[in-house]
Amino acid sequence: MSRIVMTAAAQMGPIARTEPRTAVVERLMALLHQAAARGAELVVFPELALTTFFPRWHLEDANLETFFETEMPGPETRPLFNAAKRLGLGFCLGYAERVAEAGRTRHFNTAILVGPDGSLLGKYRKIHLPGHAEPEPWRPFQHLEKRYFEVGNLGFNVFDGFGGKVGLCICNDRRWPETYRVLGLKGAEMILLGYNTPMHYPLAPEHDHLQGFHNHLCMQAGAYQNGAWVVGVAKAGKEEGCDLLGQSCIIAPTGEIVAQASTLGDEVLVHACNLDRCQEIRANIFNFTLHRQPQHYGVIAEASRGSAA
Ligand code: ING
Repeated sequence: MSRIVMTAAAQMGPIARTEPRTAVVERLMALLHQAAARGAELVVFPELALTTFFPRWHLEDANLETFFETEMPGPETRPLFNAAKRLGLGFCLGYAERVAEAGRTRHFNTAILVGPDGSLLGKYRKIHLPGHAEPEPWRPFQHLEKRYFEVGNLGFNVFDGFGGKVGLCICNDRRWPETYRVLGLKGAEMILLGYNTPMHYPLAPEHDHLQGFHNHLCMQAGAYQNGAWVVGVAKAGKEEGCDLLGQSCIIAPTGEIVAQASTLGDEVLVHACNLDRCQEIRANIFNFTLHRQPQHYGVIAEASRGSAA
């Protein structure tokens, strides 16, 4: 009996800066219902799915804090959890987390994995934070993730759920091969991630036309090289004047894209992900036990030596 996970990628269109969380939660619940109607049991939402992508602005203190969640679920997000439980759906949700830990207030770009019974199966805090820490006025928009979030302190982990092993990462993490390999070595059969990716990359505008190619390239490679399903879900469209990439997709362990969004709005893709297919890769071409030679890989885990970057 194959281990099939009916998986939905729930892409979101733009979220306006002034859009109340209650309105956003209504959209998320509509996507949940669409996914349930199509037989899904797991729904993956984007990174920072409750608010507009606020790192595009230089915000100070009180203004900034309004974009963070201090409870999950809290009063405004509990309806989403209740709807999912009622529908028997598990989900992955990205949000900005403010938490008191080790005697201080900390801020993370976070994703959680919730089971169909509403239980918290896992949490991940984004490790690869792109952008910059100080405002850079020359940019058409800021990318202040390094200012607003700490580097995640939970590591890359795999969680038992949906009949298999599920790994989480977020956005820029998907560009780094280490993300997939660590999760692959920990046995991930599915890797779930959300992203907010501007089409314009101010440091290399000559690559703007390649955003879609790079998006799929890194996720397809990650899937194939680790024999895992990869579900990448966009916050897409023109959000507060900034064009965000869509192209949400579900990728098989072979690296093939088996489902892809065709709009820049709220859109649900569903695919029957057969977790047993991971073995086609993991038992053969990327049989880590047989073929890896970690005695030659040490430099990968060392701190970066002096380089241009
Ligand atoms: N966004 C972008 C991402 O990694 C980026 C940052 C955009 C990097 C374009 C390179 C090119 O998809 C987030 N939120 O990480």
